[in-house]
Amino acid sequence: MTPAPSTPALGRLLLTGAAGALGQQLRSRLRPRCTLLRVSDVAAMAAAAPGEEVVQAALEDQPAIHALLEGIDAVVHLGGISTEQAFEPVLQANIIGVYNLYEAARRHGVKRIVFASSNHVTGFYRQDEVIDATMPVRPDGYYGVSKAFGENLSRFYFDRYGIETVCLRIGSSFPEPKDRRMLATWLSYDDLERLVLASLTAPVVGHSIVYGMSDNARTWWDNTPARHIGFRPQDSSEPYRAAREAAQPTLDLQDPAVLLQGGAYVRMGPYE
Ligand code: NAI
Ligand code: 15L
Repeated sequence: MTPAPSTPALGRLLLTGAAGALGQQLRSRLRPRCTLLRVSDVAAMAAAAPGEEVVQAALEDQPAIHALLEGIDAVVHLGGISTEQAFEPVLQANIIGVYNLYEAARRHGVKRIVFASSNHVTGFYRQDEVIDATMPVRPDGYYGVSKAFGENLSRFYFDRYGIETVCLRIGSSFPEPKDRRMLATWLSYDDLERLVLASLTAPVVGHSIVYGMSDNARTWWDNTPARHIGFRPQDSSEPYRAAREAAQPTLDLQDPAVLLQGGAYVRMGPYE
């Protein structure tokens, strides 16, 4: 997207989940903007480029996460379980893990965190409703519940300790929308970068929640409450509409996955 500025503006940034799909995208895009980019994941990552540090760590490993935050100004927290699963792995990575991250941030004086939440925090709303981030959560599984926990935990750390957080309720961030549902939920990688940069650089964010979507023609989310972030998406799913609708010409209106915003997540589980 926009060329990197000549002077790094982001300071010493930690990017978790750096081995993942979005982490790999953001790593190369954020690096030129940072004084230092520390990248971390439980999985192996590419070797450190100039200006980078690479630290392999599990989010549930409290001493490792406390060490990881040392000397850091701001965090982009993408690490963790990224789909619906049984409770135990979600508990370790997304609930204990996000607690470890915020406690370490508090101890090390980190000023701001961008937290990758998910649209699955509100997956049980219907697709014929337009909601905003002030409405009650309706998680569609353990994964959505864990992201709602992260949103609440970050609100507590702001109210109690003044650590600012922008929670990104990311829709579907992929190279292109894969199906009809993603025509509403798609977030292009360039718009993801715009969203993360806006979240890191807006002068005051307090505790904010914003839906992460491109400028899609039909959507279920109203981002008016987060306009102060200054996120202006520039892509749209519309060029993909004809192909995605042709691939799925009929919709089963008895299927909860068709009616509800969370799609197939709303009918996953139970796990035993
Ligand atoms: P991903 O699954 O590709 O990446 C997540 C990374 O977290 C992986 O590299 C994984 O190794 C790491 N991880 C998992 N458990 C860990 C643990 N216990 N300790 C340390 N690292 C651990 O997911 P993706 O698509 O890159 O998503 C990034 C973040 O954005 C996730 O938090 C996900 O929930 C969120 N998100 C992504 C969406 C998307 O459309 N890609 C939509 C909504 C939310
Ligand atoms: C998510 O939260 C997941 O991380 C991603 O893999 C997709 O399933 C996305 O939601 C979605 O709702 O399309």
